[in-house]
Amino acid sequence: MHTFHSSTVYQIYIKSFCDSDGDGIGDLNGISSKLPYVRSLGVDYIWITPFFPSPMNDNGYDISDYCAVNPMFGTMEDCEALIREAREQGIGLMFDMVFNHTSTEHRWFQKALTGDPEYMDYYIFRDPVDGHAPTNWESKFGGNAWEYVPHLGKYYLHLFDVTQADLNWENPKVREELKNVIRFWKGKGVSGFRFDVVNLISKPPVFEDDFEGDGRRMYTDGPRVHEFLQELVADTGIGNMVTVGEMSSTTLANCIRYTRPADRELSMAFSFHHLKVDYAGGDKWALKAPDLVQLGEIFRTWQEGMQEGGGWNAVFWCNHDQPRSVSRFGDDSRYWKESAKMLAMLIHMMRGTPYIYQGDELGITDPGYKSIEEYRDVESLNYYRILLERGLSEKDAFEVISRRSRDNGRTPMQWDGTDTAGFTTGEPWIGIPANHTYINAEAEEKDPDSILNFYRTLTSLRKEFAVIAEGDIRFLTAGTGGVFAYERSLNGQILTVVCNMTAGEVPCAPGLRTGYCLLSNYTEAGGDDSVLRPYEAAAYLRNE
Ligand code: TEU
Repeated sequence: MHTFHSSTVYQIYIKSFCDSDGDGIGDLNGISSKLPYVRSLGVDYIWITPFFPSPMNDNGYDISDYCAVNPMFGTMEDCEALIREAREQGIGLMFDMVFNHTSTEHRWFQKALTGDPEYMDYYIFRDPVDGHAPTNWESKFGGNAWEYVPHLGKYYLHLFDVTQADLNWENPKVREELKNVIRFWKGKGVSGFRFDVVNLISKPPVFEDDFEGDGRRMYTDGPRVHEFLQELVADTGIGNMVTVGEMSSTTLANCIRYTRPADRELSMAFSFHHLKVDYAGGDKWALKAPDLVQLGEIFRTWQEGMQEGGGWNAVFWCNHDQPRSVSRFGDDSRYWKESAKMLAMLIHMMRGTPYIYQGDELGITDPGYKSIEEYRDVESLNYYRILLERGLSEKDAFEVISRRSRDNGRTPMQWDGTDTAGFTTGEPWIGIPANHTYINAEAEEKDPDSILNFYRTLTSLRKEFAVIAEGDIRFLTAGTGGVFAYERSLNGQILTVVCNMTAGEVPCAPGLRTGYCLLSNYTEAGGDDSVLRPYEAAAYLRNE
């Protein structure tokens, strides 16, 4: 069995985790200072978002040097010390490899701009078509996905920000350069890698307009993506490390291939379909309440489907690109504690490797900013402008941003109730939610019934019970009436997990509460077992 089946990964968004030098920005030494805290969660790996040299237009996902440390976050010595100290704490580090694109400040792109044909072939330059962009594809951050370079008379492709130029993976020199990046960090002693939008690296042989969508169907899970991944893994010898691919807009069939051990690609994959059930018409920037039946079907499909195919899911609610789960899918006021715990149990007892995004273990909520000036994210600021151009009022456009912005997940970690939440001694780069006075690690350490201590229980149960780490999964109720229920089974042991994702009392089907109650998010027993209380979650263990 793979160790990552019983492991939990903690994701750190370095810029917002802990600032050690008072510049208002989190850094490597800040992470080192908090390793005992991270260890206390019972996690086995830390995924750290990029801290490499970058102009920071996309907060580090626009990399100008893959094998160095951005002075904003520290030095190479700080990085080497962190790797060493984490290993001493029994924690492996996973670094974030952004291989679909580089910053336009990367020396490779700067050389391409001189017209050097060797480096132009590191990227995707194309001639204008009928005097305009080669295709009508849209950037995921808004606008066209091509940028014209007048002195070259060509366009270059950028699926993300205009300062993030897509790499040409068809070029073996590019693939070798990126393998050397992996070899460099593997040599430093990291334990694994996260691969950013890695299912976008294989572009089609012919670029055509997309008259049915924004172009993503043309380049997502592209024709050579599996070949490229197998080559990368084989040539760098990382098959025995922990690797995870971020798979944007992917399919179950591809994720089985990305993660089935026999294919020798990755350990596991992030898919995002469950995080689009509150997108009206599939549009992130059109609000609607989460469709819980759709959510249930997606969970059932991906849990049972990956099991059947021999794949392995990374299971998660939140990351640095998503709003906070308790505000989005739970209740960040009246049933804050119950709903945060319910959301945690729902995914931590599923089949897959759970990821805890920094602060979710505290129940950190969306910040409730009051003006657009408080936002920092390039995607959010672009779409605020686009929504206004689409004719939304400032109030309506702001409402959309406040619910969908990636900054909702990027507020500083809340260590204590002091003015700057223990995150920095300086001015934080982004505002700290007012509720940090009671939602913080220091306060929750003292509360045996805190969300923090509930997460600790979940990570330890995954290590203690093989039925959680390895058991088969079968969904019993997939969101109907707001109820999610599934069974895990292994060697005659059965764990039944039942969750009410609503603020109301709902019926609990007979038989779900069978066996020993292993964990509940309510401290006292309810009066009526045939009813699930608001946001109630419980797990029952029995032998067949
Ligand atoms: O994210 C890919 C991506 O598409 C997300 O930005 C998210 O799905 C999108 O915002 C939905 O609207 C990865 C990184 O996680 C993200 O932080 C980077 O901005 C992006 O790639 C480009 O590197």
